[in-house]
Amino acid sequence: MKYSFTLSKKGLYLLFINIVLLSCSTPEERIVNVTKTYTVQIKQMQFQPAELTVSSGDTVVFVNNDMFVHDVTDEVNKAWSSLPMAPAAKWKMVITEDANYYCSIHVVMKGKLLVRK
Ligand SMILES: [Cu+2]
Repeated sequence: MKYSFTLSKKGLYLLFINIVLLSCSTPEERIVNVTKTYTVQIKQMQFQPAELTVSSGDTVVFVNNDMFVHDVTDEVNKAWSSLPMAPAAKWKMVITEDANYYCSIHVVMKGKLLVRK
């Protein structure tokens, strides 16, 4: 069977458009959906950094580097909590919206997560 491959003018045009579009996207645009992981240290009775801005879908890992048990709890609605974290324990969550959080064991310990708009 004979097979012949021809490109019509329209086909050539679409091919050209595709090449132009592909060459226009920068590396930054191609990795826009890659999520990041951030760390919040818990030490000296503080969350560090106390305020952190992330993109929706990013992960924040809380690491208890203090000598006391702490937790990470949603301050406004108590919608989520890490439960008590012993020294050296880690807990992580995926962030999709702003959150004010605190340690329910030591209520003066507060932190804030902000999602980039
Ligand atoms: Cu605490």
